[in-house]
Amino acid sequence: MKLYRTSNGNYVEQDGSFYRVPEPSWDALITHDDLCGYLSRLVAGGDAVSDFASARIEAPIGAQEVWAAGVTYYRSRSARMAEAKDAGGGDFYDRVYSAERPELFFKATASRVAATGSHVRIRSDSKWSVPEPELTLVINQRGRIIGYTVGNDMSSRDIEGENPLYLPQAKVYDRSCALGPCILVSDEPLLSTTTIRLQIQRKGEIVFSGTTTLAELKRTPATLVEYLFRENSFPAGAYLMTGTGIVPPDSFTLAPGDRIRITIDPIGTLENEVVQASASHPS
Ligand code: DO4
Ligand code: MG
Repeated sequence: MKLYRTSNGNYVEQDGSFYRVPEPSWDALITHDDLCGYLSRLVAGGDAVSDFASARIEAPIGAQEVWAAGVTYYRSRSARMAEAKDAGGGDFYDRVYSAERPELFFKATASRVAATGSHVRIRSDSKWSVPEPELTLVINQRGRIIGYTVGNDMSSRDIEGENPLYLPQAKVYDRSCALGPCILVSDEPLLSTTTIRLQIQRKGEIVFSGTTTLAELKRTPATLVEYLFRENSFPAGAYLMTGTGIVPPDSFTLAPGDRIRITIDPIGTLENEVVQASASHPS
């Protein structure tokens, strides 16, 4: 089942049919005692509606914080070691890749998150920006994974590469995060064969594409969640991006107008256009 947050309220989709969710509060849904059971009963007893098509899809987030895990794929470790080498920071990435404790960092609040179909931003003080396509865990207030969404952890590689202590500036700024298009609500873990696909189009041409699978993810989602919830509470639940396994070649940087498409099959496609703006932040 897929849960959508839209300009007309919340909808659940099952097998291509859409049903209205009477609960208007996104946070009440994420913190529901049994979201999967609640939505299944709704689908079983409800009438499908036809007005979903006229609604604007919004980012599937309310009061939840977005956190991210880093260096959870070998490809990310190697790319970051190279970018931070001159600053003497390369060794840190190898060490965190092999350490027991994962790298976890704060990524965004809802106001910084872009919905599918809207814009993500690259910083005006960065010359080397990339998208990071990441499976994103939806976790309730008790630390249980209740679903999955597609995430884009937009990153400024030159800022992070200059000094790893600049990580928050490389990672956290307006519209540096995209989530959506929906939440796949499920109590089951995703298969390790689940594929993450990234495609970047410029002026109608594909300028980069790449894929990875969850089999390449070094740590389990459950371990990442366990560390996130250690000594930290999330009364409205939380989202946890699980890291990128796809990094474009070092010669590649995003440009305004690029279209980023990230697909994770059981969930859907998150699509955003890139803007670079300093004074105003268009949506
Ligand atoms: O260590 C910096 C961030 C890593 C990251 O965002 C990733 O591996 O996806
Ligand atoms: Mg990342």
